[in-house]
Amino acid sequence: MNKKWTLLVSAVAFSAMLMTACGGKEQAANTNSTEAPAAATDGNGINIEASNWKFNQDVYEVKAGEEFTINFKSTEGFHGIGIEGLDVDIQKDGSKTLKVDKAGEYKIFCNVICGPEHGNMIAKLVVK
Ligand SMILES: [Cu+2]
Repeated sequence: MNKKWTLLVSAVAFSAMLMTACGGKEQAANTNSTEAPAAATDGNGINIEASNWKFNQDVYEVKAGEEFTINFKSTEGFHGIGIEGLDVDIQKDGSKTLKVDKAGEYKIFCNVICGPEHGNMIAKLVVK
């Protein structure tokens, strides 16, 4: 019950942020840079950051058959990621640990209708 309320309140707060942060205007550079960067790859993690309207890399690589963690963060605006064919669905910020046995290329896309260039928010997960 409580969790549902928290989710609802978060959703409303995020919507408000979305309207202010993703309204098409250029936002000032992120001044909140005191935060420590998310743990860099310890070999089994990838950090994906989304801003208006791109990801921080075009290609992310992981190893087939090994567990890895996706750390996702919206650094500007409100974005999310889904990965075609994989069970990944993160919005705003979050992590997901998974294992992909099948090598190949998987399309990463933004799963939040985030603004005019939403459709350009595409990257690739390469599983080797
Ligand atoms: Cu989007």
